[in-house]
Amino acid sequence: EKYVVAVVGATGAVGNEMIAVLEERDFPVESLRLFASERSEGVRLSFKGEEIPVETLKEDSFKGIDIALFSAGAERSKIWAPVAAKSGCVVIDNSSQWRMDPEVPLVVPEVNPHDLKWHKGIIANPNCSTIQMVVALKPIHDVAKIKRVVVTTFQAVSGTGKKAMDELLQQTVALLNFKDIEIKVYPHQIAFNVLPHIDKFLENGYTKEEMKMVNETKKIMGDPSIRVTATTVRVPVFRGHSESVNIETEKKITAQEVREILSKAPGVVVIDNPEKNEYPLPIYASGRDEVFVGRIREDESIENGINMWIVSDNLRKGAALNAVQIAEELIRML
Ligand code: A2P
Ligand code: 11C
Repeated sequence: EKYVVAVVGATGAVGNEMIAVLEERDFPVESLRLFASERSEGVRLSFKGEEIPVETLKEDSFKGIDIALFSAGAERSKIWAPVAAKSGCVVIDNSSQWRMDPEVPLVVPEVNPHDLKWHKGIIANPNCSTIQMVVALKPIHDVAKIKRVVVTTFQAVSGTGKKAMDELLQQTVALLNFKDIEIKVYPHQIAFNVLPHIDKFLENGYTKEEMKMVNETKKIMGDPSIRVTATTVRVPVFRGHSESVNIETEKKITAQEVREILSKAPGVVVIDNPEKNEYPLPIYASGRDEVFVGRIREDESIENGINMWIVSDNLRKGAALNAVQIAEELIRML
């Protein structure tokens, strides 16, 4: 069986990747419809050798569409996801709009595929930094029960979108040529800098990105008792989020046991040979599908603690690939 699939936000950083992932994985696409803003009118994007025109969204756009992958921002998802769901289409939404809605499953196929069963037309794709973390944490949680997580992230500019990738490139080129830079996307220069600030600040002093990691982790793992605290940081990297993760477990688990568990875990690759300077790096994770884990070691400051370094391509497993994997899981369940 084949499906009519739509990508909303097709011209964006994640939308582009969604089209590529659908093609690469040979998703059973009957026909592909592409949507973006009026700015993209006249644009054509290629899929399996075919040039597909980009359309603007209308009330009846979703008629006849089976699955819509949304990545056009939370505002657009707020308005259009219910419209799409109402016309009988299943929405897989990459924005933060619906993630914490109790009526909407928040799914990482390696972790909680069972939650797809209770969807009511909208399924949420988690935040990129949360996805790669839970893929590595779930197999450890199953064995040793994680009590607490302390995470610091090093996030690529592609998480913000295309404009931010352009800004990093332009600032870097300008600075290397002793020219003035333009600061538009972030509150400060991002080239040759590190910003402890992702998304907006909330009343508790944390950023929205940090609280996404706290709340989404509990929902995906199906365990509200896991305590999580996060510091999210933007770094001048184009693609691939890195994370320093410290966990405290109920049961003692050794670094070697963690290596063995993660070596067998779906979607995870362990790269942990410090003697050969081998550990996960965003430049090598870029364009890859897996979550890479290394620097696995026991936290000697507590009884049952593990430190590790988790890297993955934020546009792939962190966004487009996870969304397509959800679609694959859905059609398997039909
Ligand atoms: P457009 O390219 O026409 O602006 P990114 O996250 O990389 O910035 O991409 C955002 C995506 O969301 C783009 O594809 C963008 O299209 C799309 N988008 C923005 N506003 C709208 C809208 N009002 N309707 C549909 N798509 C939109
Ligand atoms: C970033 N994690 O790297 C963000 C991007 O909630 O979907 C994704 C924001 C979201 O900036």
